[in-house]
Amino acid sequence: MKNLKAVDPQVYELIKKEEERQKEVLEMIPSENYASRGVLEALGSVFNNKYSEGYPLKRYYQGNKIVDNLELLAQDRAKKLFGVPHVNVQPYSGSPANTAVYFALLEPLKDKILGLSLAFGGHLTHGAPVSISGKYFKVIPYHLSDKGLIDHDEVERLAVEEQPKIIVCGATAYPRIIDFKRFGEIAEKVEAYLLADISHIAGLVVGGVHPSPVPYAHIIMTTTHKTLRGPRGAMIMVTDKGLEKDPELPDKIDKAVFPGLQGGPHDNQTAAIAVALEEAGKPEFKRYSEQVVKNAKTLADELLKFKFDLVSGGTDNHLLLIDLTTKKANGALAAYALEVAGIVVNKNAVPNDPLPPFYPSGIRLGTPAITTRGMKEKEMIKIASWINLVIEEIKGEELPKEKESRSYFWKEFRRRVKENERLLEIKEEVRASCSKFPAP
Ligand code: DSN
Repeated sequence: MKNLKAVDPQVYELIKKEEERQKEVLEMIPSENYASRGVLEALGSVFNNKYSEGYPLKRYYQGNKIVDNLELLAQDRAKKLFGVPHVNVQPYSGSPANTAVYFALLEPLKDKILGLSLAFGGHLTHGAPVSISGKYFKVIPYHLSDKGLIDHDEVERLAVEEQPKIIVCGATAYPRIIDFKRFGEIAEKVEAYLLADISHIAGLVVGGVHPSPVPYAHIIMTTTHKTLRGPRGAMIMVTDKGLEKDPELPDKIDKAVFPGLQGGPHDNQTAAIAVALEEAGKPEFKRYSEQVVKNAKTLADELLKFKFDLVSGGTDNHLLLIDLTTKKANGALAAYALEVAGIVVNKNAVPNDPLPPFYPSGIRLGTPAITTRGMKEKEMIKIASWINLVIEEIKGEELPKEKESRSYFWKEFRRRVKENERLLEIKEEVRASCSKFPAP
């Protein structure tokens, strides 16, 4: 980065600091990962400089012969990897991708989406009232059962009663296998489109450690930067089943992405997606995704030994959702204290959470990034014990009920936590452990 250093030492410095931070901590936000240097090089390439509105061989700008080859290559790799006949690799990210699917198929303010409630682990774009999906379309939310599992009977009942045009399956905070077959049957029964949002689990699907939605869903959307380990971006795929239901689906989706929602594609992002797809097709990626799940299961087992309350009782995938209520801890306070100790997770609502989303009862954590660094079961055992020690340190700390007292409490809490010697010791232990597992 010698050019950057010369032209903008401030940004250079910030990048160096972030690089250090990412090396020294346990990155356990389950939607994050370390992209390879190859992916990052493609992302930082001269493809950034090009405009290519349109699609391969149908562009609105000249000079796109090479970009055409690149986009066709990315499409081809995705088609082969997932086993689908049509892929759009242009969505800037997951939210615009889901939005494009809705605008391709639904009439605003009239048609209905049936999606997992945000408060129960769904995504904002699965119909949350604060998102464009909830503002422009009628939304019917479904929920989890008391066991923390998707309530398929409720999904079926709501589908029959409400006749949604799209059923969305997929989640951002769901630790169990998604039963695509059951969702497919429900969608078939009410003649709805089934959209599988596999953003979180795409890498696990590719690695064969989570069932694929391809035989059951009509449309599949995935981001490319989570378990798939690519650049920030997204893809929308149409399956054979989708083509059978609606032969115009590819055209509808493509038109909704461009010119419906987006302008020029980010060709540097397309290049990096192509690289990530190539990497994901290798045998070592299969081993990686297997290890992601093994690590998450080990972490869950170890945390259960410390009597942590895991939503659904454990995990089948890459993530865990911990309800800290029984530990007399708050998710926001716990996430802050864990970060001080070098363990980066995110605060998260748990099903039926009585607390507001900014100070929820739980934390969400996962293994994709630390597995990329080569950590295995042995390290998970240690991580579980560190997490337990951190939570023990902040047990009983309660956020004031009155909003006015919160900012003073936070300031004091942060000061105390930053000076907590036990947490600072753990931070050093984490740093020492991380140094043995180089980040890419
Ligand atoms: N924000 C992402 C996540 O963390 O799961 C979803 O978009």
